[in-house]
Amino acid sequence: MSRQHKRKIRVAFSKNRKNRARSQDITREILRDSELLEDASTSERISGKGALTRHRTIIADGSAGGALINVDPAACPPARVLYSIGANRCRVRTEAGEELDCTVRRVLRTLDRSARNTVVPGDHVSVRPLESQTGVVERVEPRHGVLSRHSGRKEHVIAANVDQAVIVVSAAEPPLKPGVVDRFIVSAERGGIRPVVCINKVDLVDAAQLQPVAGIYAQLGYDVVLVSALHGAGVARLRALLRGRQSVVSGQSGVGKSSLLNAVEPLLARHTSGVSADSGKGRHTTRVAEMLPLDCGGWVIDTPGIRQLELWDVIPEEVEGYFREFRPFVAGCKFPDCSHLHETGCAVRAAVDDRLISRMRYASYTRIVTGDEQRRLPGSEFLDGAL
Ligand SMILES: Nc1nc2c(ncn2[C@@H]2O[C@H](COP(=O)(O)OP(=O)(O)OP(=O)(O)O)[C@@H](O)[C@H]2O)c(=O)[nH]1
Ligand SMILES: [Mg+2]
Ligand SMILES: [Zn+2]
Repeated sequence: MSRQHKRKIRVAFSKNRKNRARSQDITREILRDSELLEDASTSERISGKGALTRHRTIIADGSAGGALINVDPAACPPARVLYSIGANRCRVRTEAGEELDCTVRRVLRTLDRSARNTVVPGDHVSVRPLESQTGVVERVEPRHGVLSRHSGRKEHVIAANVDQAVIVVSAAEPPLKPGVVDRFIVSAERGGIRPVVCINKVDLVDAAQLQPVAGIYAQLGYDVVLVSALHGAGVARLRALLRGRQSVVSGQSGVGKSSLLNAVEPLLARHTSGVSADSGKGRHTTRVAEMLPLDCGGWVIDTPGIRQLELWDVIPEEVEGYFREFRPFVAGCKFPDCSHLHETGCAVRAAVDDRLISRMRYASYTRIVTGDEQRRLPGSEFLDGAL
């Protein structure tokens, strides 16, 4: 890592650092104290005397995600975050296979205020073990391969250090919405991970109905798997795609993400539950994103269903780059800064008219760029015969 990527950060001590008198939760108190001790023993500089001027300077890595503080690898062995608990605690698995409940060292939490969680499933961390299966996360490695979303003005990193995102939709119950797939594809492409499109519950529809939409993604070069967690169709292929890889499984509630993982590996015994008969929507059965080791090799992160994937930090000009089929046409637009929405001489729109670009995909593009979820463009509905 080159020197110029490092930056000095001044962080203020938060107020509750001084509140040490808590008696209800002894474990927590022990962890808190050990954290304070660790803080005092590092090279961080504490300046100022009064409560208002208490800051310290740390050197942080400037790369995305990750909070780098030098730690002694012998005292703080590497581990993988399985799931986070609230903003500041997590469960990790060490390389030796031991699972520990950890707190996250306070200084790491202050490094990236735009993040919702300091550690997320899939993070590579260094952990200082404490007694009785507990520990303190001392360092978070920079992330590569992230799936993230925008949540309340903050970045919610759903999963880190994964190679692929299995985007699960259901053929029915809830109905298939290609727009959801397209948003996930943008998020995955932006995060540097390979999208896999997985259409579950194929037992509920006539397979021929799914061919047009499956064909669109297959033609774009994405792996498309048609599966039934219930009947087992396609499960072997999904298992083969997961084997030996680091994957995150994501999609709306009730589409069958956890059921699919059970079908791939019954020992995972993920909790599942029916789709609400009233709303046709899932019941948000999975509450916490959790990384699970697979017997067939690799890891998979099961995630809670999300209603709408708001994209994090994607500017409109960037979106065309994530619609890979637009690329051959973009250079043909009359205006170099063409938004492909309304300009004359737009080669992308001409390609849509010529059926070289799917109308459904173009509709997704316009909705993402304009931020207009309600707008109903021709071709935005599934199975309307004009994809
Ligand atoms: N017919 C049919 N039903 C399925 C299939 N896969 C899952 N289901 C049902 O769909 C419902 C929701 O499944 P879950 O696995 O809990 O869905 P999920 O995506 O994990 O949902 P959240 O955890 O809420 O995000 C359950 O009642 C499953 O039995 C399938 O292939 N066919
Ligand atoms: Mg689930
Ligand atoms: Zn254009």
